Amino acid sequence: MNINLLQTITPEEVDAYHRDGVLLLRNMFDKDWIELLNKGLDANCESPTERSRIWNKDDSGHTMFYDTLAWREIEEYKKFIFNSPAAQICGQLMNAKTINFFFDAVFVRSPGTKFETPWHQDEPYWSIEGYDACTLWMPLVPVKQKNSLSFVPGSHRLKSIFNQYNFGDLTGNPKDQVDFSKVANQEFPNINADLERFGVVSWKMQPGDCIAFNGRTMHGGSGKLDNDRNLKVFTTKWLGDDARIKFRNYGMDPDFSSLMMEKGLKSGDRPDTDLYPQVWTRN
Ligand SMILES: O=C(O)CCC(=O)C(=O)O
Repeated sequence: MNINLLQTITPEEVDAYHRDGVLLLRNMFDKDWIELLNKGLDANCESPTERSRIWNKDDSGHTMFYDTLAWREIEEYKKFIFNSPAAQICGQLMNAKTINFFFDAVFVRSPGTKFETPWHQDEPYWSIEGYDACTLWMPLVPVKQKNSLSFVPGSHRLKSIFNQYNFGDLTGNPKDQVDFSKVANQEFPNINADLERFGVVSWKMQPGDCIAFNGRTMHGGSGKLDNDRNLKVFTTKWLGDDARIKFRNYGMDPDFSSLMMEKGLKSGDRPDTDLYPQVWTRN
């Protein structure tokens, strides 16, 4: 079902999403949605799921907290996923017939946290494959351009399979280990060495703005916070028409394989069931 979006998505924006694999959309969510998500995030930080991790803690006590698939426990997240414009925004950008929800992930940095998210692409870690996968990255506090997530436009169209960062190195948790060394045919490019050559983009953002990006687009670099700035980010991942389940034998992060098996999902299946519910269909 279609609702009236706060801002209409134009055909030029849809083209830009497919050309660049990343698109900034300003003022898509009103303050009620942001308040709801902030409330949900507070509850999430107070009662993290078993999948939560501290990705970074430095000597001065700055921390970066990560959690995922919390929507089934946090009512505010559930309400956002099923009732906010998010599914429709992704459906329109992906030109999809239907949209299923994949998962949520939060990235919470305390004031002054320097930790930068390593550059990576998402799809190689995920338990699905397909072009039609879109993340909405939403800061719940104002974020300066230098602290915001950065992207390499067009990198979603690269054919190489890159070695990706093992986020398990951050946590040491055996459940988080993903070994790309036997599947990759190229080292991941050193984006930070030449941001200009890679055409890296990022934006100053306000709560209510979002970035939509393809699961194959290279991204990273958020963090480096000033001491008076925190960063609270809520992300949701959405699946369009060509996305299919894929169990990866070299590991997955986040690894939902046991939940997927409980639901009877196999490689090649359309992601569905109440684990990956259908949220939107084109009228
Ligand atoms: O916000 C961040 O620092 C990381 C976000 C990210 O990597 C993602 O949403 O895939």
